[in-house]
Amino acid sequence: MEIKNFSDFCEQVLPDFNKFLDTKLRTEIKQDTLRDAMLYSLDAGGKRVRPMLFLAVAYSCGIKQENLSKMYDIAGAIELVHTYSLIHDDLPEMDDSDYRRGKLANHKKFGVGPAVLAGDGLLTQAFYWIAKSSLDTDKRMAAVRILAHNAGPMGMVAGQMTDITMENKVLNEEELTTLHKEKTADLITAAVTIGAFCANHELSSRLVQYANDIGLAFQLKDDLNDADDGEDNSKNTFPNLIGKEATKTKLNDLVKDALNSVLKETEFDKNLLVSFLDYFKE
Ligand code: GRG
Repeated sequence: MEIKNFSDFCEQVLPDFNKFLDTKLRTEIKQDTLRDAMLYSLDAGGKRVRPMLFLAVAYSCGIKQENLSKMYDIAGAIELVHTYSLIHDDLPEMDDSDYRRGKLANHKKFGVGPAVLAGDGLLTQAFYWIAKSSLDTDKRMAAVRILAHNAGPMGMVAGQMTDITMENKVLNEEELTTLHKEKTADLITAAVTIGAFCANHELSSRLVQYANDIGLAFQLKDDLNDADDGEDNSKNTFPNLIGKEATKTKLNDLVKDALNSVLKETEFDKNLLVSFLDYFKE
C-alpha cells in the first residue's frame, strides 16, 4: 500500500511493531515482577516517535516496507532506552513525578527499587536486542556505538546530570541548549543516524542537522505545553528564560532549518521526514 506521509507510515507500521515489542519482552523476561514493571512502562501508550523515525529513515533510504520488520530489534532497542530514561527521570531523586502519560509513574506503581531495576533491565536488554539482531555485523556495531554514545555519559546521561545538579542555578541560552541537546536531542539524533547506517545511506551533515534541530524542537514543544499547563516556572526551560513567544519563534526557526536541511538531501525520499515536521504545528 502506498505510504503518503509520516502519520500514514505510523498507521501502517505501528500496530505490528507494538505487537513485536510486547511479545518479545514478555517472552524473554522470566522474573515476574521485573517483567511486569518493564512492560508497564513499555506498554503505557508512548508515541514511539524515536523508533518510528528510525524506521522512516530506513524506509526513505530505500528499505522496502516488507523488510522493515528485520529492523524491529534495533527500533525496539531505541524505544527500550527511551522508556528506561523516562522511568529513571520520574524517580524521587530525579524529576520526582508521580504520573507519566496519565498513569502512575513506575516507582509509584511498583516502588523505587523495582523501578530502578526495570530501567536497568530495559537499558541492558536494548543492547542484547541489537547484538542478536539479524543485521550485518557492521550495522549492529554502528547501532551499539551510536546508541551508547548518544544515550550514555557522552549524551543523554550527561544532560540529565547537568539538569539535576544545576537545578538551583539559572542556565543561560548556550548552557540550556547544550543541556537539551544532550538530554533530549541526542537520542533522537541516534534514531535518525542509525536508520541511515542500517539502510546503507552515506550519512550527511544535513541529516544530522535535521535530527539535532527536531530534537531541540521536541524539547521546546514539550516545555511550551508544560508552560501552558502552568508547570513550575523556576525550572531551566526556554519559556522560563526567554518567554513563551520567543520560544515559539525559536521552535519555528528550528523547524524551518530542519526542513531546509532535509530538502538538500540527495538520493533520499524526503517525503516522510518533511511530513514528520507537521508534529510541531500548533
Ligand atoms: C534518566 C538518564 C536519564 C535521562 C532522562 C528523557 C529524559 C532524560 C528526561 C525526560 C524529560 C522530558 C520530559 C523531556 C522532554 C522531551 C521528552 C523526552 C519528552 C518525552 O518524550 P515523548 O514525548 O514521550 O516521545 P512518549 O510518552 O510519547 O514516549
